[in-house]
Amino acid sequence: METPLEKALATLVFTFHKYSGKEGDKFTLSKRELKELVKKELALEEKMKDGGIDRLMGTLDKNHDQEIDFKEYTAFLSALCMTYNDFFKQDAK
Ligand SMILES: [Ca+2]
Ligand SMILES: [Ca+2]
Repeated sequence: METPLEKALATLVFTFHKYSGKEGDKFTLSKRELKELVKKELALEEKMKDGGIDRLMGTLDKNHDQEIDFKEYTAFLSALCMTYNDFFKQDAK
């Protein structure tokens, strides 16, 4: 049986591929694919101002190939995890 953490990991991987396969390279996220993922899976887009996705893309795209590969995606997720953890610590105070 899958533990909650295993299930969460599978979701992280599945979610990447759900969007990365839509156009161009099947194993990387284009800006459009990233935008859709952020919008549908994270509901972050409303909080982002104009050009937010460009800035996010610029931050995540470490090798500057205009695509987000899986490694860059995991860096994004770990940054999100840190943010959640910070919220958690704030709540605990
Ligand atoms: Ca793609
Ligand atoms: Ca890249």
